[in-house]
Amino acid sequence: MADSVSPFSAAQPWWQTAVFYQIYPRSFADSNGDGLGDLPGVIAHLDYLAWLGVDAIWLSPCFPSPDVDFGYDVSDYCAIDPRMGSLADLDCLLHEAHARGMRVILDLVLNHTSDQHAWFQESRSGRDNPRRDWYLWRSPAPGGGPPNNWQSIFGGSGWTLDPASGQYYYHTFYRQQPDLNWRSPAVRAAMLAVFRFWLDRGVDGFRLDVFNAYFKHPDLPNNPPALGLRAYDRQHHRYDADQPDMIPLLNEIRALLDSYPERPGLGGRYAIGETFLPSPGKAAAYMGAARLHATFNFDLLKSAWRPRSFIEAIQRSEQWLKADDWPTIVFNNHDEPRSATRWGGGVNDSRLKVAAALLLTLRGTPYLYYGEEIGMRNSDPAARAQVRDAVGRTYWPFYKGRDGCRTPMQWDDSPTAGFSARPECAPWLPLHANAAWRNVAAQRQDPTSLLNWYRRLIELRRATPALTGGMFLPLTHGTNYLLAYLRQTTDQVVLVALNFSRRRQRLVLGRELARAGWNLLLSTHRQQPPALLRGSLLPLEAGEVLIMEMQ
Ligand code: TEU
Repeated sequence: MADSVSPFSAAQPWWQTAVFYQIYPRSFADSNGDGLGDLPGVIAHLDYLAWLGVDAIWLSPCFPSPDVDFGYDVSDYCAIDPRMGSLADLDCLLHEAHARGMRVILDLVLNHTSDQHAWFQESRSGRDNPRRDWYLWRSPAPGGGPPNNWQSIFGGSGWTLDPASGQYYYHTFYRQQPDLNWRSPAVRAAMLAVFRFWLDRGVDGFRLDVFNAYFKHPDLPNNPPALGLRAYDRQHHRYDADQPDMIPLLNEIRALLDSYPERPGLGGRYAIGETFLPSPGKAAAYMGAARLHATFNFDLLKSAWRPRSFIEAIQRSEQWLKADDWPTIVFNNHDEPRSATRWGGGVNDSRLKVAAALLLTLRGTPYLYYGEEIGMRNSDPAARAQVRDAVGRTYWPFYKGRDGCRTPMQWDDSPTAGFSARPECAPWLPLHANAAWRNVAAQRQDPTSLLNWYRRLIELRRATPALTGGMFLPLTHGTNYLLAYLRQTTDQVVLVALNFSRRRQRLVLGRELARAGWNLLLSTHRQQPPALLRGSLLPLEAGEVLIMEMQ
C-alpha cells in the first residue's frame, strides 16, 4: 500500500519530496474529553491527513512533562505522557500512519530536561551524587552571584542558585529546564540510548530541539556584549551555543540513524534540527551526509509580505547551501504567530493562497503547521491572567507568549469545534472565535476554500517532478508586486507566477519563455493559460497564482 501512494522518485530520498505536517498534540484532537489533545485523537484524524496529501508527521513532544514549557520540559524520554496516551497508542499511531504511507518523526528535546526529571532530582540532591555532572553546576563567582553573564532566553540570568548545595545550575530556557552537560560521557550514552529506544519502535526520525545549544564552552567564559533590546540579545552567544564539539556528535547521531536498514516503502531514518539562534550559514553548516539531513532556518517565516523579502531570504539561504544540501520551507510553527495573522490581511484568504503556493512550489521540503491549511488565525490571550505560556507573562503586554498559535484545531462548528470528544469540556486553550465558520468541515465542502487549495497544490507537487526536485531559477528580483520563478529539471520546466498585490500586474517574460507554449497546471483565477500581451507580457489578476508547464 505504501508504494502505491508514494510520490518519491528513485533519485530523491523520501524526506526531500515529502510534505511534512507538524502536530502540536495538546491542541490537535482530544479523544477522551479531558480538554487536552492526545495520540488517539491524532490516530482518528490520519485519514484527514492522508486526504490532504501529507507524507510525514512531526509530532511535537508527547512525553511526560510538568508542562512548564508544554512538553518542551521532558521528565521521561522513553514514555508517553499518560494524559496523551500510552506506548501502545504510539505503536498504533506508527502502524496506522505507515499503513497510509505516512512517516512519523518525534520531537527530541535533549538540550535540557525538566527539573522534575529523575536525573535532575538526583543531580541536585548533593554535590557528591554520581549524576551531579549530568548538569551544569558551578559555584558562585568570586565576589558572589552567578558564575558568568549568560542569560536565559526566557528572561533573567541563565543561572539559578540551589540553596541546599550553594551552587548554581545553568538553563538556557526556564529555570525548570536545566541544561544537560553533554560533555559527560554518561549523558551522551543515555541520549543515544533514547534515539535507539524510539528507532527500535519504528519511528521514522526526529526533530531535534535547539540541537546546536547542547555544548557550551568548557570554561564558561562571559559572552561579549552586543546591541539588542532584551538582555539576552545584548550579548553575542559565542560561548553558550555552537561549539565545535557538536560536529562529532552529529556524525555519531547520523551514523546511528544510518545503521538502521531502509524499510520497504518507508526508506531510511531522518533527522531535522531546529537551529537555535539561526542564520542561513549556521543552518547550512549543520547539514550534510554525515550531519543532519536538514535544519530549520526561519528567514522565510520572518519575511515581510513582499516578494523582495522572500527572494532575498531564498538567496541568503541558497548562497550557503552546498551542492547536496536540501532546504526546508516553513512558514509556521508552535513558537511563532500564525502566518494567517502576520500576512493574511483580513478575512479574505487570497494572500494565504499565494503563501500556500510559495510553500509548496519552492525548492525544499515544505512543513505545514496544523490549522495552517484552513487559515487559522492567531488568538492571543486577552488578559495577562489568561496566559498559559509563562514567557508571555514575563513580557506582557509587549509579547503575549505563544498561546495564540496553539489554540485547538478547528474541525467543525460544534461546541468545541470538534476538538474534544466531550462537547461541554473546556479545551486547555480557548478556541478561536472564528471556529464556528473557519473549520475543516466547512472548507472541505467548498471547492474554492483554502483547504481545497492546499490539497490541490500538494497533489500537483506530488505529480510534478520539477516541483519536487527541479532547480529554482528566479525570474523577478526586486519587484514589489510579483514573484515569479522557474522550477526546472532536464525534462520539465514549470513556471510559478504569484501576484502579491491587489491590482492586476504584468510579468515581463524573456524571449524564450514568451515564445514557448504553456499548459496550465493550476491557477486561482482561470481555466486556460492567459494570452500574452504585446507578445511577452504575462497578465496576472490581483492575488493570482499561476502555475504552468512548458510544452
Ligand atoms: O525553541 C527554541 C527557541 O529558539 C525559542 O526560544 C524561540 O526563540 C521562542 O519560542 C520564541 O518565543 C524551542 C522550542 O521550539 C520551543 O517551543 C521551546 O520552548 C524551546 O525550544 C525550549 O525547549
